[in-house]
Amino acid sequence: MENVEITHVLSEVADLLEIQGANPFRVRAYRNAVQTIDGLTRPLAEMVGEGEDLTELPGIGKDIAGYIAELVHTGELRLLRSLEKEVPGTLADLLRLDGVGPKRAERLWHELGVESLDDLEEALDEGRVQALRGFGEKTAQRMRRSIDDFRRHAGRALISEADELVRPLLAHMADAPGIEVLEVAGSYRRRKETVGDLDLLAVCDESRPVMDHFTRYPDARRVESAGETRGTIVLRTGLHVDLRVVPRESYGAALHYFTGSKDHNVAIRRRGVERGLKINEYGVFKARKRGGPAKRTSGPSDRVAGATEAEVYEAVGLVWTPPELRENRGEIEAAEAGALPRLVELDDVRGDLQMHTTWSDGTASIREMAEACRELGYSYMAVTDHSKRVTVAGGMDEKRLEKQWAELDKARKQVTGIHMFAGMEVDILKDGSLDLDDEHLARLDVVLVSVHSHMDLPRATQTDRIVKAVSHPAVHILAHPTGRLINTREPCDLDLEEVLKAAKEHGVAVELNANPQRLDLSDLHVIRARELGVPVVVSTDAHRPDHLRFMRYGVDQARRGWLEKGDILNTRTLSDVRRWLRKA
Ligand code: DGT
Ligand code: CA
Ligand code: CA
Ligand code: ZN
Repeated sequence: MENVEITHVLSEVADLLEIQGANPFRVRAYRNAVQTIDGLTRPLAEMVGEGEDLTELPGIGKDIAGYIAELVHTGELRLLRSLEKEVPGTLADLLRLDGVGPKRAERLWHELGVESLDDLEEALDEGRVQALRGFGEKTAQRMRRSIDDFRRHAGRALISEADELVRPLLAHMADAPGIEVLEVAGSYRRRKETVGDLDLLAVCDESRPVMDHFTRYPDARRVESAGETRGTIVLRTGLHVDLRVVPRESYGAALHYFTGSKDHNVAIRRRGVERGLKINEYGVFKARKRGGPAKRTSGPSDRVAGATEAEVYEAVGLVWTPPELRENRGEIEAAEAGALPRLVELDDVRGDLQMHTTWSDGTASIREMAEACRELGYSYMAVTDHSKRVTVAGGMDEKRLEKQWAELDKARKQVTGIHMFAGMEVDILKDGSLDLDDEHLARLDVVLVSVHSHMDLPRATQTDRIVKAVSHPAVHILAHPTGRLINTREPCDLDLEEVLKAAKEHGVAVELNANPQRLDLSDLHVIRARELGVPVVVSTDAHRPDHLRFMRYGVDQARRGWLEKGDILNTRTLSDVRRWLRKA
């Protein structure tokens, strides 16, 4: 059982308890445990297996440690089973909706008999929700939109969740008898922000034992199918995993085929046809003349390529193309012209320009964050806590900001070898003005601006608001520009094109927020930023030291957005970044 699966169960317990109106401290205990587990770098199953005392972890008491052990040993939690007898488990889905908290969910359940999203939709259609005291038409509309979003995203896992599930799966498959090569293809290999399922590819002489081993994966909830060369299992989180076993000579063709995307494959196959070649998951073959025998796999004499991906590309006159680009967004034309970008790599990153500390809603001190950044080999970092208007995050006013500067000076003496920029994530107010006075704005090294409220303004108003903020002379970076939370909150309705142009005009960079729940900008937005020549900053927005590792997801997304090292501000040296920050 993986950590994500354990947090999945504990969150559900918290949700159901909350709907039941349980003691808030009890509910918070589960949520705190989930937070702690999210930050762990080791599997709990291993810690339990080695008899470690989980109560030594922050936020994990005796009870929850016991539940974790139960989950690890039995794959189930009796507590959840009994809770589900009292509160329908499907009610927890309601809490995912914008505008529905536990109190409202409880009322919808008791007053309208709503137990699931379907029920809620029906109640909305019949106008029964709108009629409830304290709900109203506006809330109802928000709920309906939110249900649509939920449905659209349901079943797609974040790439970070997929990573966590892939690791132990690969470790398991490495022990399969006779396995020679193992690779994850599909959207996972293209590093898409979410994946619908996982596509494993294996090379071996004898497929049966490998397939058997696959279906015996201990974390599989069930086996959907298990043929000779193709099988599917379902993990506990509901994610499906496909396995295909292919012969060595087909490996490259199969890897190419199953990496996708489908649009990319179709375009490559078309190029093949133009060259008299037939391309499929078994290889690249000379096309048979019309009237010849129609066979699914051609004989070995027809084979032109297929053992490696590079061969497949060569056969159609192209060079190997990085998986992140394979979306048929111009990569084939670029490959043909020898103009593929040299994509940025994680090692190119020299610093992180958005993070939070205990001065607002972070959990670590400036010093701890600095030490963690230094450990990553960065030469600079920016401390960017929230401004006062973001009260839920403990935002700072001018006075506290000055106090923070004093602390920053102390930290600079304690942690050497890394430059600490004094920054702030300044809230963009409803009218586009900034939540910090001009004097203090001017004294900061790095000014990030971002939206945390009034996310549902009409498009034109929202656009004007952000353009106004970006036009302020003190601003350096527009952070998480659209405000989306993947699978949870849609982006703000705004004209991003206009915002990007304003950023360009005012010499402001846009952030690619690397938090895997945000990845804001999206890949297409990043492509557009690059076309317009707007510098991109990849930042983690870390609220804890281990969040600094999110940089990897930001770089993945940057690669999907065609970015080279030179397009990204925080790949520059300290002195270059300093110069850029002072230009204004
Ligand atoms: P996902 O799972 O929704 O995140 O996206 P993918 O891209 O992983 O899609 P998936 O799992 O349905 O299939 C994996 C790859 O297999 C896909 O990227 C391309 C290839 N593939 C699947 N179906 C077709 C098809 O009908 N035609 C072609 N040319 N390729 C296909
Ligand atoms: Ca897939
Ligand atoms: Ca698939
Ligand atoms: Zn923020």
